[in-house]
Amino acid sequence: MPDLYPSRCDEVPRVIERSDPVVYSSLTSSAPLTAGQIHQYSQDGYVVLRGLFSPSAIKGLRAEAVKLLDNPASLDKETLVTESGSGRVRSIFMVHRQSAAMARLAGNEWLTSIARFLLADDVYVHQSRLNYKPGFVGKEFYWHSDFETWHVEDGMPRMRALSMSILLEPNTPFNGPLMIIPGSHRSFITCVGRTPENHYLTSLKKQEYGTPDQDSIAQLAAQNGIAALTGNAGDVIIFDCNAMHGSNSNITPFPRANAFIVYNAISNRLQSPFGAQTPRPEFIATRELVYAVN
Ligand code: 6CS
Ligand code: FE
Repeated sequence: MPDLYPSRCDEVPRVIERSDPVVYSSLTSSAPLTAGQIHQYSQDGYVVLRGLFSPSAIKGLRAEAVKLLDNPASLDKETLVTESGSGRVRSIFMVHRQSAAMARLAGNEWLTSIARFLLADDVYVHQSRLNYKPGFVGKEFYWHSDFETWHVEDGMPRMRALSMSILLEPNTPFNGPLMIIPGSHRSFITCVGRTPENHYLTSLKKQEYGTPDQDSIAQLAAQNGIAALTGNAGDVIIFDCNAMHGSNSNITPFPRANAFIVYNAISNRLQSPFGAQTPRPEFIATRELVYAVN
């Protein structure tokens, strides 16, 4: 299969025009999003759905997130990613296979029908995780396109996947909310540097390969600005797999906790990685246990 989006193979970065659709379905009266929401997702690469989950549903999910955090022994050890300085838990991966509540969230009818609509295919969970960004010590996520990593390291062929971030705590301007460059999903910025063996052991704490150069980020941001996607617990941020995004550290006392579900189109299942020797393990990138949700 020809590589439409080669990355980490040249000495200098390049911009490759996206050759895949963003919204795969056409607008119908039964669409699970409004025309305005679909337009924003298509133009900006993200949309925020306000109050999708009720306060009581969020209370339950937050309690589950705390329970998982407090019972690390109940979890597959390698799914726990800790901060390099504080040792605090940064992420728990594959939560939809370690918690019934998270499995229900990943299979939620609202979320999956939106994913199926935007991708115009059956979908499965490519990756799930809880991101904890604790008060005072929560660290940043540097700028990146998820698709760049999923393509190079996991073998995701095309841009036909999306992420949903379910806000479990308020994401304010101060506690390190998701930042996205609107419109950046239309350009693929190639990255420089080869992928080291077992890159995931360090990249999930602090990513250093598969991060774009500063000039490319500066150019994208000069053209389109930067949006901070703040919101309340219960809001859901949906963003395209190639949207350029990152987040700052959290020096406030207020934690930022989000559940993250990545849906990929069944037709876009993983192949061999496009730029790494060994595929990353199943807990980061579903390869074997693919089953459609809803
Ligand atoms: O490497 C990954 O797959 C994950 N890392 C980041 C920083 N974002 C996307 C994805 O969950
Ligand atoms: Fe990301």
